[in-house]
Amino acid sequence: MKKKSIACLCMAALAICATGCSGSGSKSGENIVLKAGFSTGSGDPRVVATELFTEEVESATGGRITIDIHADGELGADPDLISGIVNGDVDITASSAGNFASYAPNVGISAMPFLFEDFDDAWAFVDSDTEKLAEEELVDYNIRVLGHYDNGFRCVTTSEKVGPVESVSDMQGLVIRTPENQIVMQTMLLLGAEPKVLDFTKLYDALKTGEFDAQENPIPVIYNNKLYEVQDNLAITNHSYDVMLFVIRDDIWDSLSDDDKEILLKAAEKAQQKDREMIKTQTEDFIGKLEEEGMNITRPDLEAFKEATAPAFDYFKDVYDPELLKAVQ
Ligand code: EAX
Repeated sequence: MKKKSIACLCMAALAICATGCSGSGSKSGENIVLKAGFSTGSGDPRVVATELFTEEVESATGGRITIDIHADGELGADPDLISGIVNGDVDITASSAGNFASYAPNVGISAMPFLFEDFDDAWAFVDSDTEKLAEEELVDYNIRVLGHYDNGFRCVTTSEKVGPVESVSDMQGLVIRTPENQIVMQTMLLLGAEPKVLDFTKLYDALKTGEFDAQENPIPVIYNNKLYEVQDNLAITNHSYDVMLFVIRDDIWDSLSDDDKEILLKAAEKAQQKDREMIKTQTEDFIGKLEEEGMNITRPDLEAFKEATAPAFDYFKDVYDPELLKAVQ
């Protein structure tokens, strides 16, 4: 096991002893309080799905295992939440797979541009052994995947100042906010835009002040986090599929009895299903709602976008496992 992960595990073990609250001794049937953190608002499907997870776990364990949900970036932005899992400060979170790539490069490959036709296509890959294999690398960093939430297909929004995106040429020189995700950033570069990283928790204000002309996120995130108040145009580009990993600290997972592990996996499966249903429905229904909120919707011809971003596979050929790259192409 790598030096870094031994250090992480020691820190996590120390954290358990220090807090004494979450995890240790489930095998002994002690009560456990798990701290779950999310960067988005309480209405966001990942939070709603985790509320279902919480209900399922609390009822199945007779209240012996409970979960405190902290939304709206209360425990930090996505990078903080993930490092919180690694060092034991946060027990549960869900974040875009690409945000975990700094720990295990192969997770996040599902974000390659225009990889999937639709949700069913994407879910078939995400539920495959290929994805499971990539995610096993995360255990070395104290990150255990319980299930897959969905963020949806990412689309571009722009301000009134720069106007709508009707074609690839409208992406030229666009100062666009992205998460810390190599694939999304390279996709924007290949489209001629200027990607800049900013935590999601600071995005609304940065768009409001005009620090950025544009951003890209799935339709449910745009609506649920009121980005329509600070962006005027939505281009339905669906340029990258965004799976989220629903994770728990592996040291806590290890401390659970087999029965408790079974209970958490069953609850995670229900939560995953709930999240997927919400995201699929919201992706269809919220376009109309965003139009009602005054957004100008464009549907650019995506063939030109696919052509412009196809070099991404060559660009990342030394980053991803060749078998994995072949498997997704
Ligand atoms: O937590 O940072 C982002 O744009 C991601 O879509 C994230 O899901 C928001």
